[in-house]
Amino acid sequence: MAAQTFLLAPAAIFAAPSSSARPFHSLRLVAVPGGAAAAAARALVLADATKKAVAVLKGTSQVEGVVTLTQEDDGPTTVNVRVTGLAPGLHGFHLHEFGDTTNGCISTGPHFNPNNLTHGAPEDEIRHAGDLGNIAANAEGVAEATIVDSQIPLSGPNSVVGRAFVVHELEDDLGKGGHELSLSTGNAGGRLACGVVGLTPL
Ligand SMILES: [Cu+2]
Ligand SMILES: [Zn+2]
Repeated sequence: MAAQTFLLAPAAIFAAPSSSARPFHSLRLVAVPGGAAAAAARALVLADATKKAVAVLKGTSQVEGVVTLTQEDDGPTTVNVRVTGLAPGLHGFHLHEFGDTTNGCISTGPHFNPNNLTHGAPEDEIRHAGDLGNIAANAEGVAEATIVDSQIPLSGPNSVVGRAFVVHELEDDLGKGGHELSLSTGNAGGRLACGVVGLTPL
């Protein structure tokens, strides 16, 4: 739960300028363990760090893969993907909300969507944070990709650590397919494999 402490720090910093006008914000500041200044100092230390995470994708079929994530400071996250056992062609690739695989990939829930937007392409302004588009499998069924994205940080309020990657049966239509599922899932079909994002040594 250390991450929860860090989450409080930026909010406290941003709340500070208005705290004189709004006394309730002052109360929140003193409630930060160790004081706001200490929390801010720790947040700065964290912001300097390189963070690295990994997800191992498994499912009920032969599809499997490994996803590594690296983030420098507060920059974008670089995602390296290698998935094997796929049908050749495009496959939707997303970060889903929950790192829960008790009922297979279904229990990872919907696309990670902290801003409550509709489904889209990674380059769209209106998208789920978890919308990473498609990965392309070659004739051997191997998909390799490097994705750089600013909406899937490894720390802070929208951290994706503890959430899950899912690779889908079908192509993600990026919200533009006109299907009833286009604006929620990209109509990407079944979930072939999934894996929970966990921190890993640098
Ligand atoms: Cu998905
Ligand atoms: Zn989505």
